[in-house]
Amino acid sequence: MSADRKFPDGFTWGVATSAYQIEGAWNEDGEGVSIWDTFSHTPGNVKNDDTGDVANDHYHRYAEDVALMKDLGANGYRFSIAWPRIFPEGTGTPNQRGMDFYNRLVDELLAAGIEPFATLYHWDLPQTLEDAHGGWRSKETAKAFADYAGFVAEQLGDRVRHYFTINEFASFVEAGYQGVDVQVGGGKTIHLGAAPAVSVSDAELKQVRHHAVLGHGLAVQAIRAQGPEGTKVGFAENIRVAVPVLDTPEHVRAAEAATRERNAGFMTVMMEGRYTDDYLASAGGTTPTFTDDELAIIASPLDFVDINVYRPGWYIEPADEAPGYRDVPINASHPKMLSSWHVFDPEVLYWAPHHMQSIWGAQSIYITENGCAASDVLTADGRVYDSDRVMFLRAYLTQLQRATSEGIPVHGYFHWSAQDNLEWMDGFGNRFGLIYVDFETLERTPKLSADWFREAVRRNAVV
Ligand code: PNW
Repeated sequence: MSADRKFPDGFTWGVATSAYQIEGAWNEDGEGVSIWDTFSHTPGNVKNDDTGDVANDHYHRYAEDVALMKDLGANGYRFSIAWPRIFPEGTGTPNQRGMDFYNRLVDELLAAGIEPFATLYHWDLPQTLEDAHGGWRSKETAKAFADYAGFVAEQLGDRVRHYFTINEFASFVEAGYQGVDVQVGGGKTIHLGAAPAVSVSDAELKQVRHHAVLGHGLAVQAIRAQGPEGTKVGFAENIRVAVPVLDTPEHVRAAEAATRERNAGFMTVMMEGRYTDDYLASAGGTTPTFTDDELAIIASPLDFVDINVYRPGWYIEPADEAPGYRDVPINASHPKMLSSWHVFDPEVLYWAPHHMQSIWGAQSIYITENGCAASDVLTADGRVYDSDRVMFLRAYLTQLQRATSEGIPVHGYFHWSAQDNLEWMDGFGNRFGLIYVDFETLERTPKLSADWFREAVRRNAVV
């Protein structure tokens, strides 16, 4: 670790959001209904029955929000495009008024000196595709996604150079189509669910995963075909990271093997163009239906490897028996952040990019999300003292800087999130922003962590 704790020159310091979580204006200017509208409008699904109908009203306040990001010193902004704004029916005739919102946003960002990074799918699937085809249960959705992605790259291509196809396969597929258990320590797990809130069999889940990665690959090809030369494309996957207990070659090898195998349905097939033997043998050996051509599409070459990193997936140690590694349980007293699933371990932000380079030879890595929820309150003096988020940032970014100082090619970091927003099933209560949002008045107030972020950008270093 270098004494000045600096990041490489040209490092992108960004902030991230997603459409459903901040835009509001859920049925304005011709937007179609998404599966998240349907889900959040069904009582009992989201805490306090919060919805994204208004959310941060970013759709109308985007200029103020861009100015706030500029004040943070951010030089990159990762936002998502709402598919149902562009194709209200999922496919067919595009909706120009929806496209115009993103034209205005992109122009505002560029005028502020902030590079736009657009995510094409952050979970707000057009409801029509769910109704007609069962969403990602059908290959039709993968094809429709590519058509939409290519159209957007053509429309924004003169100004947007960086695209992420799909956000967090490992979240929306698992949570949406079956529900997923994550370990939180002491042998306990918590169950996460999400829209469209269906429960398919293990065998069918493999097929859903296949359609999601196929949609990604088809979209990569469509973006390259319809965007201008030099357009850069990747995904934004919450790689589930195995953390070695000891930093020894044996432990690190065990953690790499576990990371590769346990991400076989998403990351590994996108990087390698094949399903591992153990993956094909899982779920009673039920194999998804696929062709060699599809595998090649899924593994279309990417310009960068982009990962969302919050928590360790597992602690791993080597073992003599197959497969050569085993889980070490997470202790009951292990420290956590506010979100029920958020096991705290800064070193995961070292091991995640480390594994991307060592397993798959990644040559350009972006951290597309990292951050934490905190119990933030606006105090009488008008400030928000999120001391735990400052601790989190310093600790996690110290580990990211350790990675870059070892030559691991991390080229940017996007903090989740620019501002507090609708935290999916947790509603507005779990605040992830550098900027506090009063959800009654919609007034924005930068937090203590915003000062930390601004200073880190100014010095291009951990502060
Ligand atoms: C991500 N986990 O979700 C999403 O991309 C964001 O939309 C979301 O607001 C943010 O992270 C914070 O939750 C995650 O269990 C959900 O480890 C669950 C986990 C990680 C990320």
